[in-house]
Amino acid sequence: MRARKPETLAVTMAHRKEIPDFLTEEECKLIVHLAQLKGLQKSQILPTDDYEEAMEMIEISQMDIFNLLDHNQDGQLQLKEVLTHTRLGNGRWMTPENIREMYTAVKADPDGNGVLSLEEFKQLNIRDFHKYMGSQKVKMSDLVRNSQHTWLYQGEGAHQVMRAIRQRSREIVEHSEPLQVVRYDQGGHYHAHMDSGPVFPETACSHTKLVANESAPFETSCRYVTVLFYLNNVTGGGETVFPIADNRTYEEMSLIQNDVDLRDTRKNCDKGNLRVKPQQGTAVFWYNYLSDGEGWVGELDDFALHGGCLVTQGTKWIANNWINVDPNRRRQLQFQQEMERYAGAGAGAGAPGEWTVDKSYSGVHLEL
Ligand SMILES: [Ca+2]
Ligand SMILES: [Ca+2]
Repeated sequence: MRARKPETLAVTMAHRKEIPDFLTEEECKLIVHLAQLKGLQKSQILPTDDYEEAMEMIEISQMDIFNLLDHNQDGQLQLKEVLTHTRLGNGRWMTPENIREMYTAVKADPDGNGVLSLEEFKQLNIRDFHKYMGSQKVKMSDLVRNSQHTWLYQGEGAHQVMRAIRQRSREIVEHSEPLQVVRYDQGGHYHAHMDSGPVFPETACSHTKLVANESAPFETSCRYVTVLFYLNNVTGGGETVFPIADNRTYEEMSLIQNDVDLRDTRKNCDKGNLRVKPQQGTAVFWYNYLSDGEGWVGELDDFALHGGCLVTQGTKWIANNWINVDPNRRRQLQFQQEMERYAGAGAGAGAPGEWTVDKSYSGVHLEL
């Protein structure tokens, strides 16, 4: 359990903001129109039949899996320990009921006490488990994410409105990902997740990977800030939920209590700490990382966990701008210099500025 320092609490609460009328109705409509012209694709596809094969390729012993899952190290696998590892579901969102059905199907829990002892786990043929998962009929609504999206370029040559939106939060967004436009139809959702992956020494950020010439085995999107725009008013549901916003402490396992999984945005949005109702033109922004106390990006802020609640009626359109910053300062600066060199080569651009988190903070507050 990680206790939250008082100043950090204050920072996080102050650093999540809602700005009404950030976009005009016309701008919202135009973004939706451009996204439709470009065409949207499913944000997540149904699991493929390769699942069994792929899982068999993974060389990890049954004992290692058990230890990995046994979060509280009591030699038993509680339901929530199994649920926390969503990857087990192969893209499918696993509910407590799903896990129980699976236990029954593969006879994983012969004594029927709801937890798997090491002995029970050892008896289990992991292959049966994969076979069972592979045989499950999966619908879009069973996935972690049920939406469609596209990416809209915002740089030189883009529609003037697209460039203007980027200008409104200038420099910081300059070299970040394009605008992601997402459509949730009725029945759509996105279970609670982090926009940015945890950064370990062996992880590289997607945006700096090339420039820094890193050959790291893992890659993640390093999204320091998320700016989410609501492009329409949703008839029913579709709120953005922050299940544990402003809790005093964070405990991964407390997200699942008595069969209530707070990350489940189809079932439990009403139990989340903070829900933001879509309002056309409103921008919401938050930080996905804490400060390292030295003016740079520190650890991932677990409290930034958020999701898109079930759309019960109508369609929901949103857009995301992410501000990419590498928690590794050297790599970020290298990336910035390279980008400025590119820009400079093109148009004799302005002086390369010192690029620090402090500057981006002040930029965000001024511009948004
Ligand atoms: Ca345990
Ligand atoms: Ca048992």
